[in-house]
Amino acid sequence: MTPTPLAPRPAALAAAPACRGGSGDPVEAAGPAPPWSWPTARGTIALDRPVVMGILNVTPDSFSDGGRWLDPDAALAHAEEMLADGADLLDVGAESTRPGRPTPVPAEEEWRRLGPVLEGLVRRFPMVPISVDTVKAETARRALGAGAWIINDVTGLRHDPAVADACAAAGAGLVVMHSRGDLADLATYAHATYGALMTEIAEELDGMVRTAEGRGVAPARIAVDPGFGFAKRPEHNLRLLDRLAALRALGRPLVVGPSRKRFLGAVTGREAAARDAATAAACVLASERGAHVFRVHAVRETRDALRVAHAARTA
Ligand code: HH2
Repeated sequence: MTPTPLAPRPAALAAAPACRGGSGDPVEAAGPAPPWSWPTARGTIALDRPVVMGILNVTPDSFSDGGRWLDPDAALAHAEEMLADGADLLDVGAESTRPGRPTPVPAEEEWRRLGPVLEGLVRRFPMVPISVDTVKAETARRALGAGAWIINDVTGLRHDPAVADACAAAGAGLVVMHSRGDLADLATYAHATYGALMTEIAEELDGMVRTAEGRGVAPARIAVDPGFGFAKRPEHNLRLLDRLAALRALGRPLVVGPSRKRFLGAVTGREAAARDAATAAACVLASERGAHVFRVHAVRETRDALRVAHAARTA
């Protein structure tokens, strides 16, 4: 598929296209907006239907599944299960963002966890797009050399802008995620102070995109993620979800990762591992508001929910 030219940079980021509105219908479900494809290091990912990104945490301490997939054989078996459940793309991470964990994980340790799993994935599933969740240029370079398609940076290049250089050199896809603060307090409320929530998130994401472009990453390869749970209180996450359509104005592939996060626990009263139905609901709402890629732990539930949303939109 030929990549669609990107929309011009928005003049008014704050102007949110209506997801609800004047037609008399209670909800105008818009669904994904252009672009319709996302070129990455090893191929182009179609965005004309929801793309499910299965999470593979090879960490001892992730907030909902730490320690479960540290062993490479267990990780590969879990990857296979997520693919069978309908994952389109796998996101492999070896450093947790959970508040209170030791930080940062040294690059050598990160690669010791990541390398064997990544190599196994590329060997066993050569056609499956792999994204690597890292904030370090050295890890990004090694991962892209080993066959990753995309780098997913939860600091949006703030920790190590040279991540963009690695992506530019490899022609990789790059996710810049909205967050504030440093590695120790990214996922806390230390910087969760907002005036105009959506305008601030959009402007900060736009700054991250400009950094990436300034270091040579092709505009079409850069996706944005508003960072559910990062420097956001439960009420911020809920407002972000409701008003997500404002981020369509950035004209980028839109990734969301609400999976099992605390704000879903605040609404449902459930522990992290019991938030998959809530995650699927959040993903459907995000899909109606224009998100393209959904980063989740439990692929099957969200895949089915997004299939229904897509089928209803295209019926
Ligand atoms: N959330 C987490 C990690 N990486 N990447 C993107 N693009 N978007 C997200 O929302 C996002 C992310 C945190 O979730 P998880 O990986 O399950 O937890 P941990 O950081 O504890 O490993």
